Amino acid sequence: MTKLTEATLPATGKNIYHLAISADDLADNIIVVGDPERVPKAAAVVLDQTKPIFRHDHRGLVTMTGYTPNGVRMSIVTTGMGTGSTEIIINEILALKCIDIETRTVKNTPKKPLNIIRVGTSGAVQETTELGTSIITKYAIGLDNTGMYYDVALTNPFGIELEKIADSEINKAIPEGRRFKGRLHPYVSIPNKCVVDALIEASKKDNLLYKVGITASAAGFFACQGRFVFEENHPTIENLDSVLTHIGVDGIKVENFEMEIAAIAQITQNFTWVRAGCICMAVANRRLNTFAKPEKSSIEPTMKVAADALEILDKL
Ligand code: R1P
Ligand code: URA
Repeated sequence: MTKLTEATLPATGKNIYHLAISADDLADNIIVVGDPERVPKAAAVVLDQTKPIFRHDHRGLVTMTGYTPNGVRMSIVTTGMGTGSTEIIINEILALKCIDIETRTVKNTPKKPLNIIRVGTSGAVQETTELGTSIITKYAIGLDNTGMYYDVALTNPFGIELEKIADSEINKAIPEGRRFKGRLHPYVSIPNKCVVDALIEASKKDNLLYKVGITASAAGFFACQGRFVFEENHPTIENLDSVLTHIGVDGIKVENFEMEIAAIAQITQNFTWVRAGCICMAVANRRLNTFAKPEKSSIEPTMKVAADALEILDKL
């Protein structure tokens, strides 16, 4: 059994450092969302309001845990925006499940699988994608570099091919003479297949408008997603969103931009008892230059599908 130090895994008593919750506060079925304000909204959709609901807020990270109307214990947790913050939250969730936080001792492999589904918003990169479409991630391309600090082997042949294509296309798109020519290297990570299948099954059952595709996780929202706002800050790749449009493998193409799933899949992939995946609704269409008005962009149906998928996974 490994004993971890206080500096490696900070905690206060039973509470992990950033989320500031204990293992008892967290279910084995978890929806993660970027926006803390989305946590109570999701809880109102997926949790049984007649049963007690736990809530804790710390550093803008909200955790709520309760039961679905079908009696499945479920948590909703904030990741914040981007892979940097997400890396902290996913590691703390994993630690709460397999480490005794008080003694910092690694416990035996959990008997019950941990199911994690990210539900977020995203920008569609294919012209034909209607705003409001939910995109289920089959492969993720990490344009951040957080995932590159996790030395996880890529063995899936489609994943290997996709990583090569993405690397070559992205570097081709950087004009000669630019400072970072040849220095941006995307990585590919693969969400759990059971989660992809459960999300498809739940989307069909709930009549959700959905697509299955490749998701690009950007390091930021503006230049990192090909948004050119200031002359002073010329993007390294001016047309990054349209470059990605043509990248595909396994009969699917890059469908959307968001900022978290590549790292989530990369960090969780090697855990045999963890199943993680992602469904993100398109609030923007980058080809058509449209952005959804708030009344058109309710994420509630996507949230419901994620909860239904978690219930499917809970029974596997
Ligand atoms: C950017 O607006 C944020 O929205 C998307 C991106 O991944 C990023 O976090 O996801 P959320 O709606 O989950 O925050
Ligand atoms: N979230 C993103 O990361 N990009 C978009 O275009 C919309 C939401």
